[in-house]
Amino acid sequence: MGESFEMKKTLAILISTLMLCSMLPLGIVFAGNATYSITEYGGTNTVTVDGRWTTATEWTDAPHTWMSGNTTNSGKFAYKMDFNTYMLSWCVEFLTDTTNDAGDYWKICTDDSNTGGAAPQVGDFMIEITGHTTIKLYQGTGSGWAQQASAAEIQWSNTIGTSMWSSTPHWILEVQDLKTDGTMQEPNAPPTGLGIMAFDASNNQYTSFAPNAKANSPDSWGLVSTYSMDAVPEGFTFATVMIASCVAVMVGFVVLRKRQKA
Ligand SMILES: [Ca+2]
Ligand SMILES: [Ca+2]
Ligand SMILES: [Ca+2]
Repeated sequence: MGESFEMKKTLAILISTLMLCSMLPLGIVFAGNATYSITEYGGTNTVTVDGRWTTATEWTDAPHTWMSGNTTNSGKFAYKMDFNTYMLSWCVEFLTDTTNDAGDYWKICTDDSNTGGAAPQVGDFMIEITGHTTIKLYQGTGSGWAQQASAAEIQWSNTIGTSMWSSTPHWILEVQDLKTDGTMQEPNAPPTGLGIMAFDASNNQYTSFAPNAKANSPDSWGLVSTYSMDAVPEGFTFATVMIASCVAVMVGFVVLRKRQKA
């Protein structure tokens, strides 16, 4: 009788854990965004900023992370840093946007030290590209964004094409902050905030990291929680991290149960 009750309790907790794990990628965002965190890797593969995978391995030395908005997993990005020059590189793909609209935009936002806030702070920067043609660089003011005089240190290109992530043509963006004039005063060492957004004006579709993040609210962005000097593990994606975390929780739980019984 007691054993049966214990078994039911065990099962109930296990099911709850599984449900919690399955909910995580759907967009529950906490302040500080630890739910959506990535590791910063020092990329060694050369990036050619031409809005496409120039080589099959151009972005395989960085973690690949899903983006979601009003459609789940509609975008994906890779981010890496050159630990010698502090150059930052991003590849962002909007997997469901195939149309060239003046109202389309890309946004990449950084928050020094992940201080967060309901409005952009002075240590925050935003790269904004609208209509696939125009780049502007902004710095936070404490209440909003102030456009910087120059975005010259940001190299970028976007094209519609296929990639290693999708064989259906879609928008692909590559961005590099070359650090040539120091306008964009990033990075600090992690933890830092990272927000990435993309909008498709044709279909009113939005995708971002963290899911449903807003450029004007650093609290809603994702997190670069730490850095690693190692090579990125093969096949390393956000989904892999989530599954690994859930498995770890369940294994830990089962071991605990066994110990309690012993
Ligand atoms: Ca490229
Ligand atoms: Ca579009
Ligand atoms: Ca900040």
